[in-house]
Amino acid sequence: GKVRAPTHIISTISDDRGEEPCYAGVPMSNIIEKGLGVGDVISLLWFKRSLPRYCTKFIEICIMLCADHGPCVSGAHNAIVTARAGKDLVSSLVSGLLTIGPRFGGAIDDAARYFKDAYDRNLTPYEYVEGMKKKGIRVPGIGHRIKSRDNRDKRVELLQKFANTHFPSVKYMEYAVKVENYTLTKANNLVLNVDGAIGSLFLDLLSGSGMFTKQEIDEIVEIGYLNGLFVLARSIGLIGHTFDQKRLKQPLYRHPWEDVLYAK
Ligand code: Q5B
Repeated sequence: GKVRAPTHIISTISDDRGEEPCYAGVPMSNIIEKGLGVGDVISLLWFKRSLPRYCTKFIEICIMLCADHGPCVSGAHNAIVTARAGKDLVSSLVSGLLTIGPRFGGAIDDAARYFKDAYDRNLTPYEYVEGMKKKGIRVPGIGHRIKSRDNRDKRVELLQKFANTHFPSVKYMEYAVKVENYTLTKANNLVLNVDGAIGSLFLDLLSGSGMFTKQEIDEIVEIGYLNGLFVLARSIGLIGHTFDQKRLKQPLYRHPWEDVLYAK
Protein backbone atom coordinates (compact mmCIF):
# COMPACT_ATOMS: atom_id res chain seq x y z
CA GLY A 1 0.00 0.00 0.00
CA LYS A 2 0.90 3.67 -0.02
CA VAL A 3 3.38 4.82 2.60
CA ARG A 4 2.66 8.31 3.96
CA ALA A 5 5.85 10.33 4.38
CA PRO A 6 5.97 11.89 7.85
CA THR A 7 5.02 15.59 7.79
CA HIS A 8 6.91 18.37 9.52
CA ILE A 9 3.87 20.56 10.13
CA ILE A 10 0.36 19.85 11.34
CA SER A 11 -2.24 22.50 10.56
CA THR A 12 -5.92 22.36 11.48
CA ILE A 13 -7.33 25.82 10.73
CA SER A 14 -7.10 26.48 7.00
CA ASP A 15 -6.51 24.81 3.67
CA ASP A 16 -5.67 26.40 0.33
CA ARG A 17 -5.21 23.27 -1.75
CA GLY A 18 -8.64 23.12 -3.35
CA GLU A 19 -10.45 25.40 -5.74
CA GLU A 20 -10.73 28.04 -3.03
CA PRO A 21 -9.28 28.57 0.44
CA CYS A 22 -11.24 27.21 3.39
CA TYR A 23 -11.22 28.56 6.94
CA ALA A 24 -11.95 25.72 9.39
CA GLY A 25 -13.55 23.83 6.52
CA VAL A 26 -15.76 26.74 5.40
CA PRO A 27 -15.07 27.76 1.78
CA MET A 28 -14.31 31.43 1.16
CA SER A 29 -17.30 31.77 -1.19
CA ASN A 30 -19.67 30.72 1.63
CA ILE A 31 -18.18 33.39 3.89
CA ILE A 32 -18.69 36.07 1.24
CA GLU A 33 -22.09 34.86 -0.04
CA LYS A 34 -23.52 34.66 3.49
CA GLY A 35 -22.30 38.21 4.16
CA LEU A 36 -20.21 37.10 7.16
CA GLY A 37 -17.82 39.54 8.81
CA VAL A 38 -14.41 39.68 10.43
CA GLY A 39 -15.90 38.32 13.70
CA ASP A 40 -16.89 35.16 11.84
CA VAL A 41 -13.43 34.87 10.27
CA ILE A 42 -11.84 35.19 13.74
CA SER A 43 -14.26 32.54 15.07
CA LEU A 44 -13.22 30.14 12.33
CA LEU A 45 -9.46 30.76 12.41
CA TRP A 46 -8.99 31.15 16.19
CA PHE A 47 -11.78 29.01 17.66
CA LYS A 48 -12.22 26.61 14.73
CA ARG A 49 -16.02 26.93 14.75
CA SER A 50 -18.86 29.16 13.60
CA LEU A 51 -20.18 31.15 16.53
CA PRO A 52 -23.66 32.68 16.92
CA ARG A 53 -24.09 36.20 15.56
CA TYR A 54 -24.12 37.88 18.98
CA CYS A 55 -20.68 36.35 19.70
CA THR A 56 -19.15 37.43 16.39
CA LYS A 57 -20.71 40.88 16.82
CA PHE A 58 -19.14 41.09 20.29
CA ILE A 59 -15.74 40.18 18.82
CA GLU A 60 -16.21 42.91 16.18
CA ILE A 61 -17.16 45.45 18.84
CA CYS A 62 -13.97 44.60 20.79
CA ILE A 63 -11.92 45.14 17.64
CA MET A 64 -13.61 48.45 16.86
CA LEU A 65 -13.39 49.80 20.41
CA CYS A 66 -9.72 48.87 20.85
CA ALA A 67 -8.55 50.02 17.40
CA ASP A 68 -7.01 53.19 18.79
CA HIS A 69 -6.81 55.30 21.92
CA GLY A 70 -5.00 58.40 20.76
CA PRO A 71 -1.33 59.26 20.12
CA CYS A 72 -0.23 59.37 23.78
CA VAL A 73 -0.53 55.68 24.74
CA SER A 74 2.60 53.50 24.75
CA GLY A 75 1.92 51.67 21.49
CA ALA A 76 1.03 54.72 19.41
CA HIS A 77 3.93 56.68 20.88
CA ASN A 78 6.41 53.97 19.86
CA ALA A 79 4.93 53.68 16.37
CA ILE A 80 5.07 57.47 15.91
CA VAL A 81 8.69 57.72 17.09
CA THR A 82 9.68 54.81 14.83
CA ALA A 83 7.91 56.25 11.78
CA ARG A 84 9.60 59.60 12.44
CA ALA A 85 12.97 57.80 12.50
CA GLY A 86 12.27 56.98 8.85
CA LYS A 87 11.48 53.35 9.39
CA ASP A 88 9.01 51.39 7.26
CA LEU A 89 5.42 50.37 8.05
CA VAL A 90 6.22 46.94 9.47
CA SER A 91 8.98 48.30 11.74
CA SER A 92 6.71 51.08 13.03
CA LEU A 93 3.86 48.63 13.58
CA VAL A 94 5.89 46.05 15.49
CA SER A 95 7.62 48.73 17.53
CA GLY A 96 4.14 49.75 18.74
CA LEU A 97 2.96 46.17 19.18
CA LEU A 98 5.98 45.35 21.35
CA THR A 99 4.67 47.65 24.09
CA ILE A 100 1.54 45.54 24.53
CA GLY A 101 1.93 43.62 27.75
CA PRO A 102 0.82 43.33 31.37
CA ARG A 103 0.45 47.07 31.93
CA PHE A 104 -0.73 48.19 28.50
CA GLY A 105 -3.43 46.34 26.57
CA GLY A 106 -2.05 42.89 27.29
CA ALA A 107 -3.83 42.31 30.59
CA ILE A 108 -6.89 40.68 29.03
CA ASP A 109 -5.70 37.09 29.40
CA ASP A 110 -4.58 37.55 32.98
CA ALA A 111 -7.82 39.37 33.81
CA ALA A 112 -9.75 36.38 32.45
CA ARG A 113 -7.49 33.89 34.27
CA TYR A 114 -7.67 35.60 37.65
CA PHE A 115 -11.37 36.59 37.50
CA LYS A 116 -12.25 33.02 36.48
CA ASP A 117 -10.18 31.46 39.23
CA ALA A 118 -11.54 33.84 41.89
CA TYR A 119 -15.18 33.47 40.77
CA ASP A 120 -14.99 29.69 40.39
CA ARG A 121 -13.46 29.43 43.88
CA ASN A 122 -16.24 31.64 45.31
CA LEU A 123 -13.77 34.22 46.59
CA THR A 124 -15.36 37.45 47.75
CA PRO A 125 -13.94 40.56 46.03
CA TYR A 126 -12.25 41.39 49.34
CA GLU A 127 -10.59 37.95 49.51
CA TYR A 128 -9.54 38.13 45.87
CA VAL A 129 -8.09 41.67 45.91
CA GLU A 130 -6.40 41.36 49.29
CA GLY A 131 -5.03 37.92 48.28
CA MET A 132 -3.48 39.50 45.17
CA LYS A 133 -2.02 42.31 47.29
CA LYS A 134 -0.38 39.76 49.59
CA LYS A 135 1.17 38.08 46.56
CA GLY A 136 2.34 41.48 45.27
CA ILE A 137 0.34 41.15 42.04
CA ARG A 138 -1.69 44.04 40.63
CA VAL A 139 -5.25 43.04 39.80
CA PRO A 140 -5.24 42.60 36.00
CA GLY A 141 -8.08 44.47 34.31
CA ILE A 142 -8.28 47.05 37.08
CA GLY A 143 -6.82 50.56 37.00
CA HIS A 144 -6.22 53.21 34.38
CA ARG A 145 -3.91 56.18 33.92
CA ILE A 146 -6.66 58.65 32.91
CA LYS A 147 -9.96 56.88 33.58
CA SER A 148 -11.53 57.03 37.02
CA ARG A 149 -14.75 56.83 39.01
CA ASP A 150 -15.70 60.28 37.69
CA ASN A 151 -14.35 59.80 34.17
CA ARG A 152 -15.56 56.32 33.22
CA ASP A 153 -14.27 54.49 30.17
CA LYS A 154 -17.04 54.67 27.56
CA ARG A 155 -15.68 51.49 25.94
CA VAL A 156 -16.35 49.51 29.10
CA GLU A 157 -19.90 50.87 29.27
CA LEU A 158 -20.55 49.98 25.61
CA LEU A 159 -19.26 46.42 26.07
CA GLN A 160 -21.33 45.94 29.21
CA LYS A 161 -24.45 47.33 27.51
CA PHE A 162 -24.08 44.96 24.56
CA ALA A 163 -23.51 41.95 26.81
CA ASN A 164 -26.40 42.84 29.13
CA THR A 165 -28.70 42.88 26.09
CA HIS A 166 -27.41 39.85 24.17
CA PHE A 167 -25.51 37.44 26.44
CA PRO A 168 -27.41 34.64 28.21
CA SER A 169 -25.27 35.18 31.31
CA VAL A 170 -22.91 37.90 32.51
CA LYS A 171 -21.85 36.31 35.81
CA TYR A 172 -18.11 36.90 35.32
CA MET A 173 -18.64 40.52 34.32
CA GLU A 174 -20.87 41.04 37.36
CA TYR A 175 -18.11 39.60 39.51
CA ALA A 176 -15.56 41.95 37.89
CA VAL A 177 -17.87 44.89 38.69
CA LYS A 178 -18.02 43.78 42.33
CA VAL A 179 -14.21 43.68 42.34
CA GLU A 180 -14.20 47.19 40.85
CA ASN A 181 -16.60 48.40 43.56
CA TYR A 182 -14.11 47.15 46.12
CA THR A 183 -10.96 48.54 44.43
CA LEU A 184 -12.69 51.92 44.04
CA THR A 185 -12.81 52.13 47.83
CA LYS A 186 -8.99 52.18 47.68
CA ALA A 187 -8.37 54.69 44.87
CA ASN A 188 -10.46 56.61 42.35
CA ASN A 189 -8.62 55.31 39.29
CA LEU A 190 -8.92 51.61 40.17
CA VAL A 191 -11.79 51.18 37.73
CA LEU A 192 -12.59 48.15 35.62
CA ASN A 193 -10.62 48.95 32.49
CA VAL A 194 -11.12 47.87 28.89
CA ASP A 195 -8.85 44.81 29.35
CA GLY A 196 -10.82 43.72 32.41
CA ALA A 197 -14.16 44.26 30.68
CA ILE A 198 -13.12 42.18 27.65
CA GLY A 199 -11.49 39.50 29.83
CA SER A 200 -14.53 39.01 32.06
CA LEU A 201 -17.07 39.28 29.23
CA PHE A 202 -15.19 36.82 27.06
CA LEU A 203 -15.44 34.33 29.92
CA ASP A 204 -19.20 34.92 29.83
CA LEU A 205 -19.21 34.40 26.06
CA LEU A 206 -17.25 31.16 26.35
CA SER A 207 -19.25 29.71 29.23
CA GLY A 208 -22.71 31.06 28.30
CA SER A 209 -22.82 30.40 24.56
CA GLY A 210 -22.90 26.60 24.91
CA MET A 211 -20.36 26.43 22.07
CA PHE A 212 -17.37 25.36 24.19
CA THR A 213 -16.77 22.48 26.60
CA LYS A 214 -15.34 23.22 30.04
CA GLN A 215 -12.06 21.69 28.90
CA GLU A 216 -11.97 23.93 25.82
CA ILE A 217 -12.63 27.03 27.93
CA ASP A 218 -9.81 26.09 30.31
CA GLU A 219 -7.47 25.60 27.34
CA ILE A 220 -8.40 28.95 25.74
CA VAL A 221 -7.81 30.74 29.04
CA GLU A 222 -4.58 28.83 29.72
CA ILE A 223 -3.09 29.34 26.23
CA GLY A 224 -4.18 32.99 26.31
CA TYR A 225 -6.18 33.81 23.17
CA LEU A 226 -7.66 37.05 24.37
CA ASN A 227 -4.73 39.46 24.19
CA GLY A 228 -4.95 38.62 20.49
CA LEU A 229 -8.07 40.78 20.34
CA PHE A 230 -6.14 43.85 21.54
CA VAL A 231 -3.11 43.08 19.34
CA LEU A 232 -5.31 42.71 16.27
CA ALA A 233 -7.42 45.75 17.06
CA ARG A 234 -4.58 48.09 17.98
CA SER A 235 -2.69 47.17 14.79
CA ILE A 236 -5.37 49.16 12.96
CA GLY A 237 -4.54 52.29 14.95
CA LEU A 238 -0.77 51.76 14.86
CA ILE A 239 -0.87 51.51 11.07
CA GLY A 240 -2.96 54.69 11.02
CA HIS A 241 -0.44 56.56 13.19
CA THR A 242 2.40 55.41 10.94
CA PHE A 243 0.66 56.70 7.80
CA ASP A 244 -0.25 59.91 9.62
CA GLN A 245 3.38 60.69 10.50
CA LYS A 246 4.55 59.93 6.97
CA ARG A 247 1.73 62.03 5.44
CA LEU A 248 2.69 64.91 7.75
CA LYS A 249 6.38 64.45 6.79
CA GLN A 250 7.32 64.62 10.46
CA PRO A 251 11.05 64.94 11.25
CA LEU A 252 13.13 62.72 13.51
CA TYR A 253 11.79 62.80 17.05
CA ARG A 254 14.10 63.86 19.85
CA HIS A 255 12.80 64.11 23.37
CA PRO A 256 13.37 67.59 24.91
CA TRP A 257 16.09 67.90 27.55
CA GLU A 258 13.70 69.94 29.74
CA ASP A 259 11.51 66.90 30.09
CA VAL A 260 14.27 64.70 31.51
CA LEU A 261 15.36 64.79 35.13
CA TYR A 262 19.13 64.31 34.95
CA ALA A 263 19.75 62.85 38.38
CA LYS A 264 22.87 61.48 40.02
N1 Q5B B 1 -2.51 50.04 41.67
C1 Q5B B 1 -2.98 50.49 34.19
O1 Q5B B 1 -1.50 52.56 36.85
C2 Q5B B 1 -2.02 50.82 35.32
C3 Q5B B 1 -3.51 48.49 40.50
C4 Q5B B 1 -3.09 48.83 41.78
C5 Q5B B 1 -3.88 46.86 42.60
C6 Q5B B 1 -4.13 47.26 40.33
C7 Q5B B 1 -2.31 49.96 36.58
C8 Q5B B 1 -2.16 48.47 36.32
C9 Q5B B 1 -3.31 46.34 35.88
C10 Q5B B 1 -2.93 46.09 34.43
C11 Q5B B 1 -4.03 46.46 33.47
C12 Q5B B 1 -4.58 47.54 31.31
C13 Q5B B 1 -0.56 50.63 34.86
C14 Q5B B 1 -4.90 49.02 31.35
C15 Q5B B 1 -4.80 49.69 28.69
C16 Q5B B 1 -5.29 50.11 27.31
C17 Q5B B 1 -5.54 51.61 27.16
C18 Q5B B 1 -4.39 52.44 27.76
C19 Q5B B 1 -4.60 53.94 27.83
C20 Q5B B 1 -5.66 51.88 25.66
C21 Q5B B 1 -2.21 52.29 35.68
C22 Q5B B 1 -0.58 53.76 41.80
C23 Q5B B 1 -1.05 52.93 42.98
C24 Q5B B 1 -0.01 51.94 43.46
C25 Q5B B 1 -0.39 50.66 42.75
C26 Q5B B 1 -1.92 50.77 42.77
C27 Q5B B 1 -2.59 50.43 40.40
N2 Q5B B 1 -3.19 49.50 39.65
N3 Q5B B 1 -3.27 48.03 42.84
N4 Q5B B 1 -4.29 46.46 41.38
N5 Q5B B 1 -4.55 46.84 39.12
N6 Q5B B 1 -3.32 47.77 36.13
N7 Q5B B 1 -3.67 47.16 32.35
O2 Q5B B 1 -2.16 54.95 37.08
O3 Q5B B 1 0.34 51.90 47.23
O4 Q5B B 1 1.04 53.74 45.65
O5 Q5B B 1 2.16 51.51 45.54
O6 Q5B B 1 -1.06 47.96 36.30
O7 Q5B B 1 -5.19 46.11 33.65
O8 Q5B B 1 -3.66 49.47 28.84
O9 Q5B B 1 -5.54 54.48 27.32
O10 Q5B B 1 -3.71 54.61 28.46
O11 Q5B B 1 -6.72 51.64 25.10
O12 Q5B B 1 -4.66 52.27 25.03
O13 Q5B B 1 0.16 54.30 36.37
O14 Q5B B 1 -6.77 51.95 27.77
O15 Q5B B 1 -3.56 50.26 37.08
O16 Q5B B 1 -0.69 53.92 38.71
O17 Q5B B 1 1.32 52.41 38.69
O18 Q5B B 1 1.41 54.70 39.77
O19 Q5B B 1 -0.01 52.91 40.80
O20 Q5B B 1 -2.20 52.15 42.59
O21 Q5B B 1 0.07 49.52 43.38
O22 Q5B B 1 -0.20 51.76 44.85
P1 Q5B B 1 -1.01 54.02 37.19
P2 Q5B B 1 0.62 53.49 39.45
P3 Q5B B 1 0.91 52.26 45.90
S1 Q5B B 1 -5.95 49.54 29.96
